[in-house]
Amino acid sequence: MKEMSFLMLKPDAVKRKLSGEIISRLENKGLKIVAAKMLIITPELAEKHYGEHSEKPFFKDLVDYITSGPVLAMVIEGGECISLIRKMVGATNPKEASLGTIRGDYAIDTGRNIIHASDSPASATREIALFFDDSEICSYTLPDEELIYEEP
Ligand code: D4T
Repeated sequence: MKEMSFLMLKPDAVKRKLSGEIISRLENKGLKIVAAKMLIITPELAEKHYGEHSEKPFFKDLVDYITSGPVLAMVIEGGECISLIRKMVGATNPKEASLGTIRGDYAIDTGRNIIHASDSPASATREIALFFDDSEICSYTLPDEELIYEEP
């Protein structure tokens, strides 16, 4: 089943010039970018995005980190892509993330874990709406979709 997930390259990924590498992994997997924008997140938006962590001891550091520079926010579409992208991203603590995952290959500290991806369909819906208008999401077909999917 085709799904949309929200994915965000955090300021450390952008400043470390890892955006191309990470986008290539998504494209090579067969996933489709249907929306993308670079922005500097305001503290208000960061607090909404990470609202579930507002009582956690790391909340202030998390907001400071995510607002510290530009992020590349994206909507990705693909078959069951919410759980798939979480697997590609790897564990929250990069030291525990398997090698071969994005965090496992490119990050070391939890507070600099370079990428965010929605963890459930409900989070994906909420996060996409926080960052994108419906009009910013592009509907199109990749020329090789029949090589990637058994069913259209
Ligand atoms: P995000 O939401 O950024 O994709 O990360 P995860 O989904 O993998 O993990 P999370 O929601 O539990 O944590 C959100 C964010 O907080 C940072 N963090 C987390 C931290 O700085 N210290 C901590 O102890 C934890 C658990 C990292 C990711």
